[in-house]
Amino acid sequence: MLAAPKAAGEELLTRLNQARQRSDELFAIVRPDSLYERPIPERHRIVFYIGHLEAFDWNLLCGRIIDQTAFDPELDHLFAFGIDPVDGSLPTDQPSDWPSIEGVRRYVKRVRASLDSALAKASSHASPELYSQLLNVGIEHRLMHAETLAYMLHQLSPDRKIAVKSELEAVVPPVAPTMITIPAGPVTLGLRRADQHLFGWDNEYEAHQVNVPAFAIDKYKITNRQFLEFLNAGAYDEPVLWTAADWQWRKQQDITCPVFWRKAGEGWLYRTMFGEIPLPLEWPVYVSHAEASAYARWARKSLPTEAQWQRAAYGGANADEKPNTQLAGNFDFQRWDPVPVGASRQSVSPLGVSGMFGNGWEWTSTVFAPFAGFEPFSFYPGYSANFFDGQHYVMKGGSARTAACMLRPSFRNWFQPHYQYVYSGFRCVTN
Ligand code: AVJ
Repeated sequence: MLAAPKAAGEELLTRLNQARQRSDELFAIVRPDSLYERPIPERHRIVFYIGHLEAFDWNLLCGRIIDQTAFDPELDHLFAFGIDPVDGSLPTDQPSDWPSIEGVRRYVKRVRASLDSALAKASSHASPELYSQLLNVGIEHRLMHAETLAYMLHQLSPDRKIAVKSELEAVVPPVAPTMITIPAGPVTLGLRRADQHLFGWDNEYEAHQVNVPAFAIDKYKITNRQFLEFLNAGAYDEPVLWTAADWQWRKQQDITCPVFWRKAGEGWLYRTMFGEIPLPLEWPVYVSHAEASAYARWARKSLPTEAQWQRAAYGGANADEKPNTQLAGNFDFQRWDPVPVGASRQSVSPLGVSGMFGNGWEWTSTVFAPFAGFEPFSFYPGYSANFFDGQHYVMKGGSARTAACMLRPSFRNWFQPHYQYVYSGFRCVTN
């Protein structure tokens, strides 16, 4: 039985290297003269994240599964923490406050080399459970940044980027919006601690069953076409459609359309990763939670709860808890932008709901909070707990830039309701 942990260790190192390739590819779309830009005012400059991914791995693994202390305490600390974009004051640092790009790249190279040689030895003496858990944390942390950095680079002007071609998308006829009835029944949320061979973040535990009353849900995600009707109905100027906090945000920030849209004369343009195109009416709309909620109110519907979303995705005769092995859809970095909601290569859930995996996360009405039995990771206590503040909502599904491993049923994503930059849309329910 000695062979098993070693093979598992090798697989993890392969996955770590693949994740590094993903993040390297992402930074490579930025023109070298633009690496000190700050595309989103509330976040760090791009250069921070180049150092952050390595500093995170180093700070996580050092002293836990590898016996080595810091070799560059200053940079390990400088690149340790990101920032959560909540309403408030903006960072004011200047490009000259950061080390040179050559210095940062040297740090990345040195961290990778030291980690790799230490990890090769660690796999033989560290506890296999801890080894696997910590490497999964490093890998998924990096893959999550590969996605959230894509949101950030999406806001960088196309003339500061080097375009990467995506496969052409098949032309499909528009689909007619319709709703699917979901019968009352049970669904499982979360991961069982007993399933030790599966990796989950702290917020995925403990597993529990929820009985969900019958409801109906949109078969497809809400499209740009549908959202345009809402906008054209004057909904951005109709306070009754917004909560008090959402309306205040909408007024203060002068939000008048989704951040991915731009008014051009009488029509609308859409900002894809590498340039503007006429508004693609059949693509899912990407909006903040505030805009999604206002749409749902306008349609006299609601956003689904986390349990409703889970039941629509996994419920059905004997289908509860079916693992995601055969998923098809627009995820795992195949493309930079969405495809039409009616595109053929997408999974349909056992109960008939289309495209719940990839092509855009989906907002729920559930405030991000711990499940009963939650325990923070001792080595990363703030990963989830810092966001159990009533100011974040659960998102489920995944986007074109979500790694396949995070499409597992128990994965929970979250953002605050006024963050417009996420690749997240929604669908509505009636109860
Ligand atoms: C789980 C995507 C909400 O980006 O804020 C990355 C992931 N946490 N580094 C975020 C995360 C720390 C997190 N999300």
